[in-house]
Amino acid sequence: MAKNDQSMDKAHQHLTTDQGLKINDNDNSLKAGIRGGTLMDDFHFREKMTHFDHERIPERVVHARGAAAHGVFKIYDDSLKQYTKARFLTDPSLETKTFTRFSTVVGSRGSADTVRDVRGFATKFYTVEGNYDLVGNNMAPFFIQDAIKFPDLVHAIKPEPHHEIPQASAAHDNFWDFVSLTPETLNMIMWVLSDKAFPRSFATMEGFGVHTFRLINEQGVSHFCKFHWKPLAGVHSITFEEASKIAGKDPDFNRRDLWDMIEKGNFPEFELALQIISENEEFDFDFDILDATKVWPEELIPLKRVGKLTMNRNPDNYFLETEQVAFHPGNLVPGIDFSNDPLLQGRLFSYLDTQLTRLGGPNFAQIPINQPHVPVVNNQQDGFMRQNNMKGRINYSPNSLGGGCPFAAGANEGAFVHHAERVEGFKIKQRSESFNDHYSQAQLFYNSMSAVEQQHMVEGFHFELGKVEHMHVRKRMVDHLAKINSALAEKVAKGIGVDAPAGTELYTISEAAKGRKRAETSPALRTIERKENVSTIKGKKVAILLEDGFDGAAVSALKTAIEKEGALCEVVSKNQGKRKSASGDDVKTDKNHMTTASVLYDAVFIPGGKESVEKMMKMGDVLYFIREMYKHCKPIGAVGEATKLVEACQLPELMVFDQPAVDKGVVTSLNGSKADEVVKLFKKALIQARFWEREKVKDMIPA
Ligand code: HDE
Repeated sequence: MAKNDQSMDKAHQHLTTDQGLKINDNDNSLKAGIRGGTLMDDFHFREKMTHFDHERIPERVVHARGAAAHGVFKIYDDSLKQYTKARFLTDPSLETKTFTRFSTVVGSRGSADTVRDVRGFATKFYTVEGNYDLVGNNMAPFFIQDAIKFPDLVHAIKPEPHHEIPQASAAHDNFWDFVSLTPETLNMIMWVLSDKAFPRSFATMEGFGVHTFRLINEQGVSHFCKFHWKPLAGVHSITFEEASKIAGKDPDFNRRDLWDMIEKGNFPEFELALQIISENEEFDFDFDILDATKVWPEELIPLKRVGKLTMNRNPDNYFLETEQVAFHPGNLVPGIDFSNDPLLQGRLFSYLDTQLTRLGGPNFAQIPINQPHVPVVNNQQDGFMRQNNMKGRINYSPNSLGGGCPFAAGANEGAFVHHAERVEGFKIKQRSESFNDHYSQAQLFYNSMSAVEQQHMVEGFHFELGKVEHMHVRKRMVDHLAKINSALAEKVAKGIGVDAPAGTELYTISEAAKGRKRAETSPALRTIERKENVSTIKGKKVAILLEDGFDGAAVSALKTAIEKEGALCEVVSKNQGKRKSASGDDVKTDKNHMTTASVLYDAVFIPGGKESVEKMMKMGDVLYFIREMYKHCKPIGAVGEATKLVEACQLPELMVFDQPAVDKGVVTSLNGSKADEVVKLFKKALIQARFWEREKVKDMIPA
């Protein structure tokens, strides 16, 4: 970041006013006598208070709540040269600095991280050719096809205007009224109702550029492409119940996780992947590639993984960087260009416009976080908050008094030249018929889910539609679902007290789409049971439940095995402070029973030790912790006497063992000398993450 007075080191400095005057008292205002009135002469008081009164800037109208990190991007090789001339995508010797901001969309700045929502995934690449912004989401399609519907969509989903309820939630009448009258939203609705709406962490969610873009090579040949981010830590989500509880226990769950991972050196990593098709293939598919409510199924158009983003530095200051960063899908570099997607086209207007209000004028590109890392040379000048103008008398072009400078560059000098797409047609307010299929990809999504995810979606609809008060809106939604999948419609109808629609036919594709390339199923759309998911424990968080008298060897065995791979252990006891192991060693407690909860961890490990276990047997919080962990299908490990604790939880249909063995992700061994083996099995369970077979007995586990 550029040097800035406000970020100067405060150590060994005297306090001053904004004018640089040293201050002798920062705790008392100037008064007429010790108990007298405050005086206008107190310029220090007035300056301090005036500044404070104006500290807030308008929050983003959408994506208000965010967290961000600096990073670097490197392309693996020059193989994209045949498609694009963008240097950061083709020169493997370049390391491009980045700033990535993740966000929820609907809630205001103070809302919780874990609400059901889309997540923004916006990356600014400070490239050698100027800034390139990839302003995407963690879901591949979008709600609407034409930008002109965006204000309606956002009004409908935001809190209702008469009472400003509900905050950060789609579960209300206005939203479902809009959705049920706007069937183009249905594919995206499937995504929003799925596990993808509850990412376990920012480091374990995918990113999508959403729109179709163009890649342009040196010869000016254009290909269509879609951008993806693939997390190297796999794709993981939490359940709706966990999300709701976490919103109370730690509303900063996702942003804290991002911050902590980076502080500990466990840098989140994402691969940039591209789907690329030639212009000749534009009409080969059963969807229109310009329609942003559609995905390009990976089974039809494979991904090419081309480079890696490593997020390796936390911001120095939230406001200066995360809040003031201004993304814009129109920030391009040579080699990338727009398609005619009408959603993208509308965004090209909106992002610049919104910064005028949010950042107070047209000079936001001079805020350090927004500055490109290459020189800016033009005749723009003045305006609110201008930091510098060009020196000298010449502020116009053409000029001869300044030798004609600055000159426009040619394409061979690195200038951006718009792709010369041939254009013809009538000016017309109408959608293409090729945008009319609103059901096929919603079917594709739902039918491609695992049984567990389908069940989560049904429960999601029970919550969302169950909160809708107008019965005709519920009914209209169920009618749409019946065109997508009749079993889904029936299950949803049952939970929300409306009749399952009789006689609604499943949607079938149009004659025009028949014979085009089409995916019948797309396992790549899943969140769980993804084949590439089970590889690493990096970033996972394990709770260790213990009290005085615990088995220290078991705790060391666990820590040694998993911390070196980037997982994190936290010791949880009734009270904070130090706990003593059976052999007299101290361990520091990270959290007490009040400051944490099982929903904040990926797994729990309980070492033996007679005294420790006997104490925990009498603690309701401990039993609850383990039962809740079981309910949410996460790994549990128990060694020696701790096996008895697991038994005391009366977990339905669970086997516990005398020697190290696993049942449904619960690793037990009454034999306490086998801690190493327990840890090995526990680590395996941690990689698998969830044991969904337990969901079958969910109703038997009160949590
Ligand atoms: Fe945005 N969007 N958006 N959006 N969007 C904004 O810009 C808008 C859309 C996305 O971390 C705003 O600076 C319109 C799609 C992200 O700062 C605003 C339309 C996608 C972020 C705006 C869309 C996005 C925004 C609010 C329909 C995924 C946060 C503040 C045409 C590809 C970036 C701001 C950050 C932010 C407008 C649709 C992603 C108002 C008009 C589709 C990640 O300009």
